[in-house]
Amino acid sequence: MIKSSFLFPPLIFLAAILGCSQRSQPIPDNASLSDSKKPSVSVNPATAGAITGVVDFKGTPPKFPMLDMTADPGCPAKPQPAETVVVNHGKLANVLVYVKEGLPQGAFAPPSEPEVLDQKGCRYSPRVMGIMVGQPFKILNSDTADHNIHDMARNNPQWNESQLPTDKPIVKTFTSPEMMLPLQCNQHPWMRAYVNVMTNPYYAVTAEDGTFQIKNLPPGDYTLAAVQEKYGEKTVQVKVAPKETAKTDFVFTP
Ligand SMILES: [Cu+2]
Repeated sequence: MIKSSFLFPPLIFLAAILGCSQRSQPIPDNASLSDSKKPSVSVNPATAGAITGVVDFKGTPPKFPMLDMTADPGCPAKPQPAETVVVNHGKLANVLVYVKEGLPQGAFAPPSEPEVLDQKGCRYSPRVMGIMVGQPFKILNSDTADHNIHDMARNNPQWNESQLPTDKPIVKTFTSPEMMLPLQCNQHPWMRAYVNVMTNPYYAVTAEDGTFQIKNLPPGDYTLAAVQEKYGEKTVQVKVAPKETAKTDFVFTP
């Protein structure tokens, strides 16, 4: 059932014994996760469980040059820290954690509420986000600077639109699943965000303190994955019992 277990059965077996099955892989392309044409999945709230945890960063975080935004008077005058790796007290923020394998077959309806991306201080906020296929994606410009949003998609239509401070929000939707879809601003080359387009609601982005929570999961055995823009993906096996919250942490290293 789990593809990789055929590739590395001794490793998986050993990892299961040790209770530590984290493996590093490049950032995946989740086009194969598409199951939107199947019947919709209904989750029984009486038995649903959850997964919570923390993403730790062990070691010295890498240093990046400060971002000089002074070329545009609409951007901060002081140098700003890069956001490629955000570590606070040994916890890693901006990691997308998602259920990669084990969900019931079928389609999950996207929320009608939009996911919102703001441009603030000449950065994208949030840096990393998840959204479902078909869910509205609303882009704001809270700055006095002119921005331009360029969607560098591989599996979705690409677009490239400017947005002045006085412009209305831009609203888009994504048509296909796609992991770590980069957005960039052609005006400000340091601006970068990653959108993860999912076919189910079982994902979360780690907060400043590295924590994540995925709720309303049917009981089952899952492959849980954590994706970070520099370090790629790690996976772990998690069992969710009825009405229980499974605790699972990830560890990233430099
Ligand atoms: Cu910009």
